[in-house]
Amino acid sequence: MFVHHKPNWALNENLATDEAVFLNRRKFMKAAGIGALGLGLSGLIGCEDPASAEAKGAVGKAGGFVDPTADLYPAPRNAAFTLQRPVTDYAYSSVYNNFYEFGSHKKISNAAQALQTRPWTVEVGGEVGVAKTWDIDSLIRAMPLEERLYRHRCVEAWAMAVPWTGFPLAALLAKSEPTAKARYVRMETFMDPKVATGQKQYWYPWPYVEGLSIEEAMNDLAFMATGVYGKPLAKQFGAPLRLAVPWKYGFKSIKSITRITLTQERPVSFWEGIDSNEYGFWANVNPEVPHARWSQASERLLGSGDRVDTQLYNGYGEQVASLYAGMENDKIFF
Ligand SMILES: Nc1nc2c(c(=O)[nH]1)N[C@H]1C(S)=C(S)[C@@H](COP(=O)(O)O)O[C@H]1N2
Ligand SMILES: [Mo]
Repeated sequence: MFVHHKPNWALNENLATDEAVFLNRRKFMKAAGIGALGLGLSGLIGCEDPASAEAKGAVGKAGGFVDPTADLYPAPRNAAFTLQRPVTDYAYSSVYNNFYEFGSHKKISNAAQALQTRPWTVEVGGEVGVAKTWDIDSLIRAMPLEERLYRHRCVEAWAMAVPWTGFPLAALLAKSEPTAKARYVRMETFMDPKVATGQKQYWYPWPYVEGLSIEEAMNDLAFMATGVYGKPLAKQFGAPLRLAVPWKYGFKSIKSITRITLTQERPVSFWEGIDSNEYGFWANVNPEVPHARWSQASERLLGSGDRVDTQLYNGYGEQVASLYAGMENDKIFF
């Protein structure tokens, strides 16, 4: 049996192995003239056959479970959110995930199907005028659902582009009426080590926590995803409710949210709690600010494997740069 002497976040070879396998197979396929959508798709990423992931209900249907909000999809697309790159094929994005609750590697899509997403509640509280524990289906039906194409940039230097369906976080905050004292929005993932066996890894500070400043949370780009690829969220993407903040490194986009608390104090996020020298609170994408252990100048696109230059704020500077005016001396880029 393999024994971890160090917590996994200290072992970068995990990532290195994945990347190496991915790139070598890709080279082989190119050399052999096999198109990315031809044979061997499953082998490209690892062991899972994407078709079987779909059959197992990765898109909202598992073990006879039919998502009670399935009728809301696909939602109308908001044309204001466009990409300068292709949408990543579901066959890639659905089997290469970060969701440490189900394992500290990328192939968690099967394990994540164990997550029971109904009944599910989302508790909104703290510095709000209207504290409320929402039933997830009532929440989704109360919100203005739309589809947006967003880029996603993981701190590990891979990237994807996906069509999220959901609603602006601001729409939920408006219903909660934050008080004048509310300065941050703290979000928390479920806690259930029996189902999410990664949570038995006691050296991680479970449950997963993330946070935004109230100004960031009110920005129109801060999106709560309830669906992806025109269907209810597949579990590995963070069903039934997941944040998407595309100008920040991917770890900010917390999955499977159960609690939202408006606070006066800045929350300590999961990765910040693990190593604040490597993962900061703000985590805004910047190609010129390297991670402690690797460059952030470029990124690998999931699917094509192409390497492209990383952009400041992941290309969303026009929408968000003003949020950080006067914060030049803060560590807003890591
Ligand atoms: N609860 C929870 N949320 C999480 C994570 C996690 O491990 N647990 N990983 C984060 C990281 S590092 C990334 S890159 C994205 C990955 O999202 P995806 O698997 O949908 O691509 O989810 C983020 N949200
Ligand atoms: Mo990430």
